Amino acid sequence: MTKEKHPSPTGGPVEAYDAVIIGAGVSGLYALHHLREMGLSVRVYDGATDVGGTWWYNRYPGARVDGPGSPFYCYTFSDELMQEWDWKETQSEQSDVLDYIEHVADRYDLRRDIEFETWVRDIRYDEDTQRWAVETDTGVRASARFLICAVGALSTANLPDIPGIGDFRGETYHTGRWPHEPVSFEGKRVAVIGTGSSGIQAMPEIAKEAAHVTVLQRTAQFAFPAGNRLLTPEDMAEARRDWEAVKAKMIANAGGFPFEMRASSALDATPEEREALYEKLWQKGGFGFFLNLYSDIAISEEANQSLADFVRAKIRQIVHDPETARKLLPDHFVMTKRPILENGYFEAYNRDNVSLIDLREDPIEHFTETSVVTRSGDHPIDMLVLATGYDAISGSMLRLNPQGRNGIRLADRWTDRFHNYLGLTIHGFPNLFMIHGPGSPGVFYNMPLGAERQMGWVGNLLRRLLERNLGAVEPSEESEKAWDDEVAALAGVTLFPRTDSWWTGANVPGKPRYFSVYLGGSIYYQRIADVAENDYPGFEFTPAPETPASQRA
Ligand code: N01
Repeated sequence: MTKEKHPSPTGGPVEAYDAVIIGAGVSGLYALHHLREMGLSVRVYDGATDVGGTWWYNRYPGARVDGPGSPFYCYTFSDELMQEWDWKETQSEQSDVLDYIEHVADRYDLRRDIEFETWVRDIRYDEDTQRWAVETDTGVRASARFLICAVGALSTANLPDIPGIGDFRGETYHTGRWPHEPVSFEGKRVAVIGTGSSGIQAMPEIAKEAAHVTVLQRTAQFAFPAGNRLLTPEDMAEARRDWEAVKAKMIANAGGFPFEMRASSALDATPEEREALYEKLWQKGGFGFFLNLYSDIAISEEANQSLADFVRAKIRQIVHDPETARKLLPDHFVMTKRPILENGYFEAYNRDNVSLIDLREDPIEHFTETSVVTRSGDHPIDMLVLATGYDAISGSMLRLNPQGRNGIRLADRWTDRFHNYLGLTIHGFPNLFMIHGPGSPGVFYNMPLGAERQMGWVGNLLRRLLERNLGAVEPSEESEKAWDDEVAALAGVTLFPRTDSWWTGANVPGKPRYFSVYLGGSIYYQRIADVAENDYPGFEFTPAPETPASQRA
């Protein structure tokens, strides 16, 4: 199928494709490859100047993989790709991950179908033609039968609304919008707001250069040693030796990584046994800490308490000043905010040039042109680093301003919950598919592998439409309700919904407050496979209009 140009009702040319993909990050690139292999004409739009999505934007000092890490944070669709790419470290630096993504784009000649520096600002469904109209800030107008939203679960910056913040005249950076030119901290007084993964990675690096760093902390965090190490040629050879078996393990694992998980309860172990296990995992570091933990840490309050106490004791040991250590002690259930891997974060508080303000005791009152003013007084600064996170999971979808059938706005449907079916589709928004959207395992799963698996499922559904000459597919409202109940039931047996986090939308004022991620990745992929095998219960199909879709704009 080919790209065509048609006049639009308003006169300007409309580029017509089988599919438009929004986003050229890890998910969008795979979506492009997959749909092209199916023989569809595809166009990708992305606001950045090149591929990479999150990995293109997040260039702050210290940015590196803080999940289970390399060499398994990767695509699996091509054996050659695995065989030829050498990862350097277990917790790859941002630039290494971006190199890999660029290599994939080169190897599969993906850029020829991507329009960069093109921000999609409106998507509208036309029921008569069964096509999506896409409008961008550069005046591009496109039309597509299928729309893939690969917009990133963590890409819409959460900017704090603090009185006077716009008056501050020093340099201001959000970690997720870091400049491409080098940023110098030399001799500067830097304030860092935010102690999530980004702030905890960036602060120790900034402190190495800055005159002074003031951390403004709203919630103390549990953080664990990253245990980063170089990957040896033997490590890579081992990973590649039986790649098929490794892939099978990734598919079987709840998080999409080829690791065994401990099945036993913390409560069946003695306090001494628990302490010994935590200490062993702490010394080793890395995301393996969470994978090798007892299976009920995020379920049982008592089990959770045992690990939380262990980490709090570690913080007291590492941080010399008892008052600073006290402020750094978290009081939520451990692991119910995204677990963080750190590289010298707590140690950095032993430096003379780092100080901590606990905003619960000493809140920010306002900014001036040259300082941040908290209740205790004025703190002159030259630079402000906002490590304040994202309007996660749902924010980037809403930013597209989607209008579905009968002009219904997604913003009007998503006021109380992010209504969806299978974490992929939305009632009233036919032929629109989300990758890593709400209701899917998304951020709880190996993102490249998750994108492959979700797109594989979407591709099969599109094939069904094309082969049976069906025009559109969308889920029923009832199936959305049942899916929401399933997501809530899985989360309900855990401690996750009981903590304020970006997982529960608590970090963004006014956002629906609930845990919208589907827990249990392997169960999820079995669930969506069952739906496909059983002829798509929960979906409504609409016949195609008379005109062949490729000729409609
Ligand atoms: O964002 P966050 P992040 N006033 O939301 C605070 C992934 N990631 O960018 O906890 C004061 O976690 C907020 O406080 P609180 C990873 O999945 C991956 O750090 O809401 N403070 C919190 O401390 C991660 O979880 C990698 O009370 C305010 C911080 O800002 C996710 O991205 C690297 C505030 C935000 O923490 C997000 O991490 C980095 C306000 N008004 C991130 N608003 C890699 O793998 C917010 N805060 C490389």
